[in-house]
Amino acid sequence: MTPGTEAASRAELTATVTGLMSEIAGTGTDHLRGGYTRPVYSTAELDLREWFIEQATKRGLAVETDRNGAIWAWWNVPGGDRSNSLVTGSHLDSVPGGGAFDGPLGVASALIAVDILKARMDTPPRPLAVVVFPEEEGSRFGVACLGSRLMTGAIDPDKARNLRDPDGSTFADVAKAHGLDPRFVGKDDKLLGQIGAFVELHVEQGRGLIDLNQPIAIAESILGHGRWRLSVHGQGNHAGTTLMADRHDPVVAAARMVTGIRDIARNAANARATVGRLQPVPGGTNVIASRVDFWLDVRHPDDAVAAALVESIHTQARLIAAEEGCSVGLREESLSPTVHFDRGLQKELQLALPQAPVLDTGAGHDAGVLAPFVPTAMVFVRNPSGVSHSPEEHVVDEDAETGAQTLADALHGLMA
Ligand code: HGY
Ligand code: MN
Ligand code: MN
Repeated sequence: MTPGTEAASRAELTATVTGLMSEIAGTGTDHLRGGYTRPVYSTAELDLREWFIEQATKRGLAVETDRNGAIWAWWNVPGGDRSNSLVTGSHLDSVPGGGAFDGPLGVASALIAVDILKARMDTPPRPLAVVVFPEEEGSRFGVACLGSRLMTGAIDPDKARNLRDPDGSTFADVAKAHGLDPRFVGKDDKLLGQIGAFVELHVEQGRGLIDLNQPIAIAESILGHGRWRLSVHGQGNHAGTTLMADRHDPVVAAARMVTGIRDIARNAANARATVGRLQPVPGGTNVIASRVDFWLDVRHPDDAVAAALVESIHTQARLIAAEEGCSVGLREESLSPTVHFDRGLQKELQLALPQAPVLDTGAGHDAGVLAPFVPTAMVFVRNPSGVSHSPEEHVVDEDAETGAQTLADALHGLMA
């Protein structure tokens, strides 16, 4: 890197996580739902990508986009060998009406951690990269962590290319429109082989740190989680001319299924089951729907129990459909097994962060997708609201800066 930009990056040390987060606070605000709606390759997420590239370039990092659309900002070692790299980062896409911190906090903290480390050393003893993975939320194409799944081979490239967003656009077409060659999406052995360790900082999506009165935690595991699409078919008809006795209303059947899902999950320890998205077709006020699609999110620490829960839900749904004169189909869209993070890496983080409690999480992350392939760890930052995937998600400024400092110290410890 030329001396000027090194000096510039030192001058940038005044940058803060809070400052970086405030730079993107107006991007992708959703005035209808509240919060942020930043689906992958939307104008909002593309603006955030540009922001990240600008911030990384300003820090003298070498920015590259991989075949699957992830952006990598490299602090190279002299000579540019990238084996055994340290990688940190997160995602910039959001759920509909999401909070400000889920994803961007990890990216902003990684940039500030680079500032801190650059103030301590001219060149890193091992390569360091900040990565932004696309479609972590799976909000557009339905599969969580699509970018990291493609890189690790955890999803078939053909299946990925043919995923469709709610408007019917395929991932292949959308990716192509934004500079990727869809023929080449898929496992990236070279890039994966360069990663010596991956450490992701993320806002805590729960109350653990509030109750423990601590600002930072180290992650132990991610709950297994999956997504299934249920389609309930009935008889579309007129709301006024169809007698109640003559109806086969898929909305009524779906409503019974949703409360049945809640009851099944309530009766299974540690289970979570959610229906947050339900679409009647055609969706007219004076129209009995002909079909209802709804999406099921089931999570449990034991993958076999999760599978059994989905089976019970499907059996119950078939019974309800029959009683309502409807039919129902269920299709798996995304599945992530329970993940335990690398014990060795966790121990090294605990040496750097002796005060930090070790917590499980019910939220999925790209770190969970990488965990079977590279030593992976996560660091959580306290969220005083304890709420996430909602505008109420929050991190106080002091904890945000502590998070970046902690990440820098952890990465520095891993450079030795
Ligand atoms: O859904 C999740 O657990 C994550 O926020 N993508
Ligand atoms: Mn999320
Ligand atoms: Mn996230």
